[in-house]
Amino acid sequence: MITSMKPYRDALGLVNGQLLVDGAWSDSQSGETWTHLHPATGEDVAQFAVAGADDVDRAVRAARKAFDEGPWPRSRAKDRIKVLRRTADLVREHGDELLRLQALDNSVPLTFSTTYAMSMECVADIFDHHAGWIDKLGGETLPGFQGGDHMVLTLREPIGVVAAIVAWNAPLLLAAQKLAPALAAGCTVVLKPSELATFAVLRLVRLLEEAGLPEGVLNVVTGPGNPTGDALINHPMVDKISFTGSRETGRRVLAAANAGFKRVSLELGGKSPAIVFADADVYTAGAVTMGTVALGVSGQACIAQTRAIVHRDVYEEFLMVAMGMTSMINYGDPFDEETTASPLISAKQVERVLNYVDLGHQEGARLVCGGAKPDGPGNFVLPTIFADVNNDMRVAREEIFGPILCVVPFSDEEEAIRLANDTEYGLGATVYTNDVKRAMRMARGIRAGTIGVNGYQLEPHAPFGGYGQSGMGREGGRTAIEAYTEVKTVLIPTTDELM
Ligand code: TXE
Repeated sequence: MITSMKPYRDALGLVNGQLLVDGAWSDSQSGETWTHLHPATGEDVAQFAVAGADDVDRAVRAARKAFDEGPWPRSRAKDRIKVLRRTADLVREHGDELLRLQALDNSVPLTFSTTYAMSMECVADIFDHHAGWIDKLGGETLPGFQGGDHMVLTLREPIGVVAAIVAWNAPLLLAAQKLAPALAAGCTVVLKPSELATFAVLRLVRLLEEAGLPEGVLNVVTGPGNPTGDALINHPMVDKISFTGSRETGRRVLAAANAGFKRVSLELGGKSPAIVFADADVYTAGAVTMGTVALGVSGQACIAQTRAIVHRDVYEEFLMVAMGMTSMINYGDPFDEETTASPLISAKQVERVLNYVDLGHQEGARLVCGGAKPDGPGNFVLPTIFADVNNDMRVAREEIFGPILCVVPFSDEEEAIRLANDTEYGLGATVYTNDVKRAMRMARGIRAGTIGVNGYQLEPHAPFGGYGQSGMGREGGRTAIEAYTEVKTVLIPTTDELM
């Protein structure tokens, strides 16, 4: 039973959210605000400022000034390391508060934080990991290639002002994946959280302030894509846009970047396959795959394995296991330890998911379970499985962003790889088999950014990102922090001879 969210809000002392520009928290200049409605109860939780183009301009100019004239880009490695490591410590200290604020944002149940990728330990590890790169982010020296005797060396320098925009489903993780490398590299940032999950991110920003980040280095503009996001991606003083969200918005980001040749990194959607061979541990395959689709954020995750490609010999067994998992799904109050799954983020998302249920029927897929809203209030849809899906169906090709698993049969390895790669996306995949040679053949054959064997996990120090229309660039590891730098070559003669 879902009670009101207001006592949780009051216990956290949540107040209305403001903008952060040049070290000062303020309302928007227009005074416009957004009222956050809780996705499980529909009640208004609190408000936050809607930044207009004028507020965004102030924030970008503050980041520009902090980059061009301030201490951060020129700071010693040890000083930046200290701030990021302190941030990691503060995230661990305030982990419970951050998780409770996140539950007020998007209703992700507290129980889901036992999953590493949704834990505050993971968020803290991201800051620690990138702190570790700061004193290792160097260039190289090269021998002179032609002409007089001279030294050739390269420098890695911060790109400049970064516009960081994140989605609502894992707001703290997504914000950390951008803030940690950008700040570690010496950039300054204007951050825009999703209007559907703002409060936990605002608290994370205050922890960064407490950790000693100088004023103007990190600025925050809250509000929706229009007007706030649009103004940010189109601002001429932004050097790089780092975006996490839908493919459609990613296209708008690319178009805006093109105007000023802004650097861009994109973390977009996915339609990731779980490939289950006849020799697999089918119970694990069914339980883990259905878990990514129905537990926690109810399939509203880019890395959800929403296409199961299952060998015909174990097809019905897999369906039985996956269907059995639905009994573990317990909707309700995200603060209640019995709750294991969140509502969909909005009534609009419920309608979108139910439209895909209708489409699955029309396309001839076999409904195994779910396919409707449960009784009672709230934006919930029952965990749904469609069988006998062929990969040409729209339910197998389009990102639904809800608790719908499509199960496609296959007969041999060649067909499995063809089906896995028959998608516009390429974010991730999982291969279930006990044959390590086959696992490696599949890992090499599948065009996706992360391949899990007999399971799937987020590793903060490893590159994460997509092939195809799942994105551009990677988050995590050396590639992530280098994406916030430019490389400069310097030539120094060692004689008076002209080069
Ligand atoms: O996306 P939206 P959502 C993807 C996931 C799904 C999507 C869901 O696969 O496709 O995110 O998140 C801002 N100019 N990932 O619904 O609507 C908006 O305010 C500038 C992938 O939030 O695109 C929000 O802050 N900004 C990911 C952000 O864009 C604009 C992991 C995203 O909103 C804008 C998690 C505009 N015109 C989710 N319009 C991964 N691959 O790691 C909107 N926004």
